[in-house]
Parts: sequence; C-alpha cells; structure tokens
Amino acid sequence: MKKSIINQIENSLEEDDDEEERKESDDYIEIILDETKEEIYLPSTVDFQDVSAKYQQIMFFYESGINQVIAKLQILVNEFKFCNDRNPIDNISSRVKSLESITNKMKRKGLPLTMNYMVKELHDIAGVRVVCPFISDVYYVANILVNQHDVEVLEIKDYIKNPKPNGYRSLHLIIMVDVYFSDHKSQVPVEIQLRTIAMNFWASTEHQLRYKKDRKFTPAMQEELLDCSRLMAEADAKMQKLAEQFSVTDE
Ligand code: 0O2
Repeated sequence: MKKSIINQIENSLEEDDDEEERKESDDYIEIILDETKEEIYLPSTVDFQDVSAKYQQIMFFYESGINQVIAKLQILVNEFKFCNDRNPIDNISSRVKSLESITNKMKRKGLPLTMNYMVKELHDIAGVRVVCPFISDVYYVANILVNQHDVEVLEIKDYIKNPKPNGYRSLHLIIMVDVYFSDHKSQVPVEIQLRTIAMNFWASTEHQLRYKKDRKFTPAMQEELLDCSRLMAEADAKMQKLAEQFSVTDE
C-alpha cells in the first residue's frame, strides 16, 4: 500500500518535471513588482493604516523567508533535544523590518523610496536572530545552515572576530533561502544574526539605551559601553574555556 503511494508520488513528480523547471524561473517578487518599469513608491510611514496591498504582498514574501529559516532552526532545536545533552540554540526570534526602519535606512543610503529600490538594495528586511550559549555554538549553527543545499550565502559579516568600534559583536549572515509557493519557487533574502547570550545582553541593552534614537553619548559614555562589551567578550571567552574543559562543545 505504502509503496504504491510512493510510486504514485514519484510518477506525478516525473510528469511535473518540465512544469517545475518553467515555474522555478518565475520569481514571486518580479510578479509582484510587475514587468512594467514603473516605480512603485513605498507607502507613507505616517499612514500605517493605509499600507498598500502591494507592500503587504512583498512583506508576505519576506515573512515566508523567515518561516522557512525558523522551520530549519526549529528542526535543529528538536533534534538536539532528542539527541544531545544540551542545545546549541538558546532562543530564536524574528522580525520583518518596520516600514519606518526601512525608509530611514533608505534615506540614510540616499535611495529613492520605491519598492524596486527597497527589494534590490535592502537585504535585511527579513531578519532572524539566533542566540547560542557558547561562541563555538554560534559558528556551529551557522555552518549547519550555510551547508544546506537550499541556502545560498550572499554575505557574511563577522562582528565577533571584528567587533564594531562601539563594541557590537554578532555574526551576520545574509542568505537566500528557497521558498516554495503554490505554483513556483522563489529565493528570499534573510539576514540571520547569531550571537551568544552575553553578546545578546550587550546588544539588547545598548539598543534600549541609544541605537537609532539619535541620542548623542559623550565619549566617556561610549567608553563605558565599550568596556561593557569587553567584559562580555571576556565572559564569553571564559565560558568557552570551561565548555571545552567539560567537552560540551565538541560536536
Ligand atoms: P532593525 O530593523 O532595527 O533591526 P548594511 O545593511 O550593510 O548596509 P547595516 O544596516 O548597518 O548596513 O548592517 P549591519 O551592520 O549588518 O547591522 C544590521 C543590524 O545589526 C541592525 O539592524 C541591528 O539589528 C544590528 N546592529 C548593528 N550594529 C548594532 C549596534 O551597534 N548595536 C545594536 N544593538 N545592534 C546593532 P537595524 O538596521 O538596526 O534594523
């Protein structure tokens, strides 16, 4: 019984091969943006109630990318739950970049506020954050993801090896992930930020204090923040050493 169902599926897949190839070349985002070269302007940030249908369709595209990445990560979390003593993933969160944040970033980059520019120039509209216990876990999880055949790496920014001048540390990956819609496949860009619990503590609290709030900190305050980042880095290094002594990170 099972075999015949499998045969049926295989046969129908063979029949669909040509169809599949044709559909894979269609790109959701191109369908949404139309072939017309007409620029579609971003909806106004002051009128959130009236966000255009087209904008919402594009956001659905990014949400689908997030869902795909979260599914991948959730499978890993469950696998580690069953097969390991501990989990290299502490928690996962995600967000679609807000319209305000999108327009601010585009203004900062001097880009026209159109959907075409948004799609072409911003690769962090879909964002997933993965918090791991140890530094080695960050690279371990990142490696698993980038080695999956439906994931293509566009960019890697290693702010752990090269922290930002203000002390920000994290590993950023921009990936293109395959997403299957009802009648075609698209590649969706997703930014994945991977960091330790200590890095996350620093980034979250620093964000609360000032990030993008146009608050000007005095050099002394900036030095304090940098100092806190160094403390976090020291704690991470010590925890990593302990983990290695207990052989908990030799997956
Ligand atoms: P949101 O929507 O608030 O999360 P690029 O994309 O290369 O043109 P960008 O945007 O500076 O330039 O990229 P980068 O350096 O990879 O940083 C993108 C994201 O990393 C930010 O998203 C933050 O989430 C995080 N980040 C970067 N620097 C800092 C920092 O100093 N402090 C904190 N707390 N987070 C940081 P956004 O743009 O804020 O978008």
